[in-house]
Amino acid sequence: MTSNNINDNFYQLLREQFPTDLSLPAVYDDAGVYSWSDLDKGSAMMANLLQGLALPKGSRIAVQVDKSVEAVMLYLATLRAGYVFLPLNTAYQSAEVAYFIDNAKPAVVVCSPATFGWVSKVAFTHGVGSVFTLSDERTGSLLDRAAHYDSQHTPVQLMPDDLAVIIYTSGTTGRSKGAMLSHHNLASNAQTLKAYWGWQPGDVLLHALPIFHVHGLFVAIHAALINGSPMIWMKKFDAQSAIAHMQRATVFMGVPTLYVRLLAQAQLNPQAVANMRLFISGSAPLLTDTFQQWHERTGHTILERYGMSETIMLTSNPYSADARHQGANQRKGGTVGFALPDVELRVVNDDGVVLANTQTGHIEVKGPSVFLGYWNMPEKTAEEFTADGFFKTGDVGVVSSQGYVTIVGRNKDLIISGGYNVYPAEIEAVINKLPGVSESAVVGIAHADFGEVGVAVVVADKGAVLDPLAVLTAIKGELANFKVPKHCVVVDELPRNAMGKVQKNILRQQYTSHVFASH
Ligand code: MCA
Ligand code: AMP
Repeated sequence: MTSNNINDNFYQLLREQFPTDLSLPAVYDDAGVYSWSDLDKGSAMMANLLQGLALPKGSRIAVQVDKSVEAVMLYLATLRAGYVFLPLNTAYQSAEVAYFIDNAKPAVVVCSPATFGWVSKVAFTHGVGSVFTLSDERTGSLLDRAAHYDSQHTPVQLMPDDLAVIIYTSGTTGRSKGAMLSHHNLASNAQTLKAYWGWQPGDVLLHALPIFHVHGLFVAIHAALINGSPMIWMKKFDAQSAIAHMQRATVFMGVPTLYVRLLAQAQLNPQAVANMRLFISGSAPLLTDTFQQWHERTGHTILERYGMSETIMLTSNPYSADARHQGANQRKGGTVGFALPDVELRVVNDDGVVLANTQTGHIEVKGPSVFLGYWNMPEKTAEEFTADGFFKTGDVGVVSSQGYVTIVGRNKDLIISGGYNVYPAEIEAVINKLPGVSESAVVGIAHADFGEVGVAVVVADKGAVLDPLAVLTAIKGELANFKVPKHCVVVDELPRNAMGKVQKNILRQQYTSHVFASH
């Protein structure tokens, strides 16, 4: 990637789109209103603080904090200063955080004051130089220290391929991998989505997602900032408040669970969403039932899109007529739409032979938002790319004759629960270490709220007696709460095929009915 720009720091691009009048509102928070100037100056002070630490180029800044506007400033500050932002889900427990810190070797860790005790212990044990705190109530040592720094800052001169963010994504082996995204990856996708989703003056984004994953951090925040649009900021999603906020918003982004929860509210009706322009769904499959009900209840057609941490957004249903597809403008439920402009998407068979439209196979992609590789895992990176540079998504799909992509399954053993990815291998490894456990299998079963939830099927050691509830309690301290299976059953043996592989499809069928019968 060569550069034509003077400075390819992504913050520079975002900053150029801020309104001329920086006193205008940028974020409406429960606590008050933040102006564009607040975002610019706050992130400048934090960038100066980080640069004052004289860290080597490419240093990682690991951040595990509750959702706040100051956390967004910290993200922007890291971009400005040319360091690498490493967001961590607040649900991660100490063993998980220890893995990320050990793997990424951050120079700085920022955590909540409430978790400083254990996070700083983990960080200092792994040689981290500085640990700051940041609460969601505008307190913490990060803000205390940043207050002494200048509120002017010139974004560090960067090249497009310079690293901006590392996003950890779990793997089928149970070992998390850090997906490395460059400034150009972020910039190209933000610009594409701004155009494809018809962002316009007057748009207001209702931001209700967590900000430690691609959906809430990139797709949502980048879109608002690069359009100079204000955000209505919800620290945590709550269906009733979200509907109330829709009176003043125009764009909403959610995982399917949020749409299911919104539909359960009696006050969701056409008047409540009269100001809204666009509803976007992603991160997990949106049931066609939800898609249809939403249309019936609100008159709006949800736009579903598809992406990954490694690639940011890849496909989208059209917002308006797509000239590349004979002007098609229909958002089709059950599909994730067209490959975005600049994204090459193909479907291949098991031998890597490219298939024609309407044939089902493995989805592979190439484009400007596809990541640089996995942090410190060159072999894993090489495995996931084809010889001609396509990334193997691990998703199974089909492209219709009109160009609509449908995801029909995954060839990775993955459960998507409420928009969060849960890799059974990781959970099984933790369960298998418990005393009295011989082996286990975790499978995903359909769930009305979360889409899918995990069920742990466990075999006890000979002579041992296992209490299913005790198994779940025992793993709670080791794993983020969303990864903990919602049910556990103890069985004599796991079904296996002739090759000795556990037949998860059989377990899925068996325990779907088992769990539903027990409620
Ligand atoms: C919370 N719990 C969950 C989940 N969330 N269990 C399974 N799956 C979940 N997603 C646990 C809680 O810890 C609690 O357990 C119990 O379930 C009930 O919690 P509840 O209060 O109902 O949950 P909540 O706090 O309201 O959260 C639900 C949520 C949240 C709002 C749907 O999970 C959420 O914000 N999801 C969005 C995830 C997201 O942004 N994904 C984007 C990834 P206990 O009682 O034991 O504590 S980016 C991505 O995938 C790609 C790139 C893309 O395409 O976007
Ligand atoms: P993550 O690892 O969190 O980036 O999750 C990426 C995975 O989420 C993709 O590989 C898909 O399996 C899934 N995904 C994202 N968006 C959608 C969608 N709209 N429909 C179905 N699956 C999706």
